[in-house]
Amino acid sequence: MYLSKAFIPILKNNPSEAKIKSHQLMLRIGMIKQSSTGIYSWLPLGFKVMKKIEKIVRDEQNNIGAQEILMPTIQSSEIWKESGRYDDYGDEMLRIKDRQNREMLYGPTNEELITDIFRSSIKSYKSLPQLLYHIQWKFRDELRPRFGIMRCREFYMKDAYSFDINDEEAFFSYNKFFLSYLRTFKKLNLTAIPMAADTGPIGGNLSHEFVILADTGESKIFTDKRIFNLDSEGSEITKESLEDLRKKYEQYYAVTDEKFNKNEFEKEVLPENRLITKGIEVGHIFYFGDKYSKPLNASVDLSGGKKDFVKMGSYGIGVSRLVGAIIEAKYNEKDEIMKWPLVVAPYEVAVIPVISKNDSKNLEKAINVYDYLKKQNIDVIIDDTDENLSSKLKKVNLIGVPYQIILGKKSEGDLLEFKETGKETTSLSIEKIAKFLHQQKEQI
Ligand code: 5CA
Repeated sequence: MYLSKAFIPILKNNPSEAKIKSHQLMLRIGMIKQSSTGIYSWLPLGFKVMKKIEKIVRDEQNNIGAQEILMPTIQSSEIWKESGRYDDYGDEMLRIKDRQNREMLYGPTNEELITDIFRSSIKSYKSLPQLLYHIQWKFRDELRPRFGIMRCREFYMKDAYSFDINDEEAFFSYNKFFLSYLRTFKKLNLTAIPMAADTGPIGGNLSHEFVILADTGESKIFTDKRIFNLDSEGSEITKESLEDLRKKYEQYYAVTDEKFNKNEFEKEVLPENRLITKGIEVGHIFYFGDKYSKPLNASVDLSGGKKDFVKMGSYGIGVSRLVGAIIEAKYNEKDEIMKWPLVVAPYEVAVIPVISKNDSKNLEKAINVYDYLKKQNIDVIIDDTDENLSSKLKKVNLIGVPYQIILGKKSEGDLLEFKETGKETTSLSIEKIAKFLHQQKEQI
């Protein structure tokens, strides 16, 4: 992309209506634009980041054998009446009438619709388990939408649903998602901790919220610090290995405030290991057995001739919320610099020629570098404007492009001035730069 042609509407100053860093930055660099309260348009920069996050989320769903579908945003009220949630959901649900006066709604979640799809096609235990997911817009008429896309009304969510024959198999499915969430957040360069959580309007009695630490988070969390040293390395997709993984995490106290119990916390966690702080909920998984399959009559034939309701779980990731959450986690408050993790950066590298009035050599050289990197599948932006070097650097730092190639005095012959945000400048050939960037991406 040529910066002179790019639609990146940067604001001169931080917008006063934004209270937290991610909201300020997203508006400031033109990632999003509010269209009405809690509803946003995604502009090129924001959309690119969200799509990169979506791809990582999708890959990790596919890696545990989940199959992608796409359900509509608009649903009929009928199935919600069957489950009993049409009334329970209250004002958070946006209710609409069509021209035939039929009651419709903009889906806040999809347990009913997926159960309806399942019950109409799957009749035998032999077709189980089924893990299905989609990545689709949701609408919740939040009482207090705030912090930009962090708590908004229309948001992009990955929601998956599992169908199993009994509790044992259902826990296996639950644990597969538990693993895939740990892997997803790690790939996104985030440390997300699974915490015992309340189930709210989704229901059920087994549930984990995946929370990343951030002072601006809305969830208060109470943990044993040692949980931060764990990871999912070495886990395999077998019942035993995944059960061990979940137990490994569950041995440490980690809860959100709805589940907090002072006595338990003080009994289980030594004072030096206690951590009370705030976090952002980026994912939430639930096991609720037959809460939906029973009222919606989603059953399968068992081997002995009997029938039973399938056991279900649901598994959400806030794909659009993650864009803001990554900013909250990665923004360097001290130097006031954003540096996107390479895997989700709006651009991986910026090519910056120093352009003087009568000399276009640096620009020509920069275009060659740009063309080369594009051919190597590197996501690159070239600043071909005639602004001076310091304002060019300011701009890429504001946007958070993690690497820069500067074509000025310090780039001579084949050796180019190459810089990672916050680190020392080095001189490297274009081939070495491309190789280095590929290696950095593969490492994760
Ligand atoms: N059906 C279940 C799981 S698929 C469900 O809806 N879970 S949820 O309510 O916990 O939402 C899943 C994720 O969506 C949350 O963890 C959060 O990251 C994101 N999310 C929820 N509400 C909002 C909102 N108002 N704005 C932005 N993201 C949200």
